[in-house]
Amino acid sequence: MLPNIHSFDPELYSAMSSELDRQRNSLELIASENFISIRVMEAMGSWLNNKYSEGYPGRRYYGGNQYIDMIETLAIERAKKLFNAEHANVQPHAGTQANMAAYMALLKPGQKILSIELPQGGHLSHGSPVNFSGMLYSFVFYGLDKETERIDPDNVRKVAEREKPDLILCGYSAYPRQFPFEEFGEIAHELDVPCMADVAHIAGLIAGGVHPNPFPHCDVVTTTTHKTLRGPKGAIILSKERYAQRIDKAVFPGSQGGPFDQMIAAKAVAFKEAMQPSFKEYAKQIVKNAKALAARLMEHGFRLVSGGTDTHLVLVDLRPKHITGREAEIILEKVDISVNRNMIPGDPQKPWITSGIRLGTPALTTRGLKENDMEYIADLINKTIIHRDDNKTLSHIKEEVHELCKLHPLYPEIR
Ligand code: DSN
Repeated sequence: MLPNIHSFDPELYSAMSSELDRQRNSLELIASENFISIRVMEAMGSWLNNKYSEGYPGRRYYGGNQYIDMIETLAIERAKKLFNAEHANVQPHAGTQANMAAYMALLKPGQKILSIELPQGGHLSHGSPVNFSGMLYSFVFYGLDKETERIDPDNVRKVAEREKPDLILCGYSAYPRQFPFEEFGEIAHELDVPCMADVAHIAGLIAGGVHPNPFPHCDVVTTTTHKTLRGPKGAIILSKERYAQRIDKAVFPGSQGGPFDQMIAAKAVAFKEAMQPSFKEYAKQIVKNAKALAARLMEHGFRLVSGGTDTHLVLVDLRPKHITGREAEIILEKVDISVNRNMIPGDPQKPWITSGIRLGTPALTTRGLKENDMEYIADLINKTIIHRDDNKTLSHIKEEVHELCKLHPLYPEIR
């Protein structure tokens, strides 16, 4: 209950309240979403919003920043410790802004970046022609190995030696396997160029010790803070000390104005949460859950890109089930299972349609679901797709979804 919004703005409150009900009563399998703690929410909705603090701790362009300095310093020190980084900038507003600042710090417009394309598991900000990255920099791409659907470092090395990029980027938003930081670091350093990683999807797995750390292999690392890391919407840039000044200048004044101090405080809370022993258990459970989901989906005849997962994420090729990604997303939403359609490598469909869906376990793991629940959810997904034209079966499945949600209440402290 938000009593003040409720009484002042019932129209807005009604939509906010319905969204909470939707989150409570659906199985959230969007790989990039999670449920923040009430502590993180408290910091986000606080009076820190009121302050302007362009600059960095101890070097601000406005007065009255003595407490904001303490808050930002806490966030910086925690981020450095969590990821074993020499430097942290906690001001980026979002992942794409973090990548923009990182490119600005490392390159001049027009210089060359080696990356992977969006349909192969990359991200818009990794060189898509409709994004600033593809407009301002010259991107060259390596692809996944066609057989294994995994990254082949020997092929990456070949492309790198041929193309001579000025920066090598290791980052993905739909790659279910371990990120090859060590191999990318070696290739970049052989060419004497920096290696950058975008770990937005797996930051919580790194913090929880179930995925290798990009340091010391990579020089600059960007991540959002709201996916597996379970913090507020936002991002950070971590780097080796020798890039620190360039990164800070590229964030402010290079690409952002005043930092969002309430969000920096919320990041600090989330980093402290991620340092607790319980977060290690959480990260382990995310991966166990994803593996259980993957195994049961394969038993049901779904084809998984790369044949499984090492992370929180499963990329499903729906072609053996004769349904597109868009159709599957819509039909699963009807039974309150939330997923997103996603291109698969070599997808014959357009991005609006796709042949795949991407599933992830971070949000449901936060709600306390375990491997047996994931197997049950895989059964429900299969049943939904098989019986997609049978409304009676679909409404029965929806009831089963609601039963499972009730067993794992979301935000019981919010009435
Ligand atoms: N929207 C995020 C994702 O779903 O992966 C990336 O920006």
